[in-house]
Parts: sequence; C-alpha cells; structure tokens
Amino acid sequence: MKSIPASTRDTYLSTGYVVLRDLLADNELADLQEVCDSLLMEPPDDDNGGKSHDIGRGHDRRFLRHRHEDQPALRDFVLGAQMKRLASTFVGGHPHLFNEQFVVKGPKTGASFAWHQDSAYVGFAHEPYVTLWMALDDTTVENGAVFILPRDLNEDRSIVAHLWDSEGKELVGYSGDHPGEPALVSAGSVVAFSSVTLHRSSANVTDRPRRGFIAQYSSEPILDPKTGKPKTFAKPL
Ligand SMILES: O=C(O)CCC(=O)C(=O)O
Repeated sequence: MKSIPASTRDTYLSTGYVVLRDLLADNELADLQEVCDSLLMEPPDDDNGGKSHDIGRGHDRRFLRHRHEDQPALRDFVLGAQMKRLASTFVGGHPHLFNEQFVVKGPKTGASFAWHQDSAYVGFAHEPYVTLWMALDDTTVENGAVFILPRDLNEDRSIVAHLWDSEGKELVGYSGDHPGEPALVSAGSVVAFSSVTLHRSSANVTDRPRRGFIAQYSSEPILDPKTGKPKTFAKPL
C-alpha cells in the first residue's frame, strides 16, 4: 500500500470523505480480486443466511459478507499492519475491524444503491466509524460509481431519518436534488468516508461486473446493547 498525503485526515474531516487514488499495491488488489471472484462462484445469499440486512438483490447487487475468517489472504489484509496504519488516520490509534464485505453489481442490472449513511444500518447509538471502499474495477457513472454528499464532520455527525424502501430493498436517507460528488476511480483506489456521510451508488448498465470491497473500522468495539456482544466484529488491529 502506498503512503497517503499529509492532508488526508483534514480533508476527511472537512468533507466527510477523501479519495485515495491507486493506493493499493498490485498484490493487494490482485488478492482482493481473486477472493471476490472465488466467492462469486457461490450462489447469491441476499441476507447472509438471516444474519444481515436483506439488501442483496441476487446477481444484480451482491453483498459477499464476513469471509475473512475462512479466506487467509483476506484475513491478513483486513487485520494487517497496512490497514491498521490507514484506518488509524480516520479513527485514531486503536482501530477495530467492525465489518467487511464485497459489493458486486452484476452486468446490465440497473441495480443502484440509494442514499444512506452506513450508521443508519447499525440500529443503536455508536461512535461513527470509517468505511474504506476499495475499487476492484475502474469505476464510472455507468458501472456503479460511489457518489458522496459532502458534510463537515467537525460540525455534523448526526444520523438522519431513513425510510425502508421494500422494492429497492434498502434504507433511504436523502431524497433531495444534490446529485452527489462521483468518486470516479481506477481499480486499487480507496474512497474513505465516515459512517455518517451520505452516499449512494449508481446502476451498472455496462456489460461487465463492478466489484468493490468494503472494510469498516471503529475507534472502539461496537457492541449491541441488547446482548453486550459485537454487532458484527470487534477485532483490534
Ligand atoms: O459498493 C457500492 O455500490 C456501495 C455500497 C454501499 O454503499 C454500502 O455497502 O454501504
């Protein structure tokens, strides 16, 4: 992984996100692509066997979740020193792996993903965390790029009201006119945004899949108050 500019944290705090172009090393990108492609051979599982939100849409919008424990290359990457360094930039010196998943949009599917804050899916109060969205393919408006609604995290870390759209199978947290700022990036780039930053992604109307990988890190364990147990993972790096 390359080093990041000194301005990274300030940009993240003042706009809610930062784009880190071509950050991954070639071997890191290749490992993620390989794991993703192997998981894609499995049948789609929209809700992770009932353990996750039912936001998958078959081959159109697939979430391939929580596989670092059975994929050694993924485990070494998400829990490794490079990710610790990167995540620390956003959540401080003791990052914990909170969640990881591949997100793949099948060719010509039209499956977009609505405006939302990742924190809206957590379901209880928690410290905002960072989402590191990694492009495994070059992204364009036509194949499902991520769009960001900038916000100043120094001023506003609130979670807005979201409505469940049962047709789209997704929470919707914004329905205004702002189109968002598209993150048009090449494979190996990372878009880092806060869990309270509103974002969406466009439909894939091309004839190739669009693969992404998400790793999320929190400054402290995110524990479900009902059980006292981690909502997903709470692994210190
Ligand atoms: O990869 C995408 O299309 C966006 C995924 C996303 O926004 C999410 O999982 O929160």
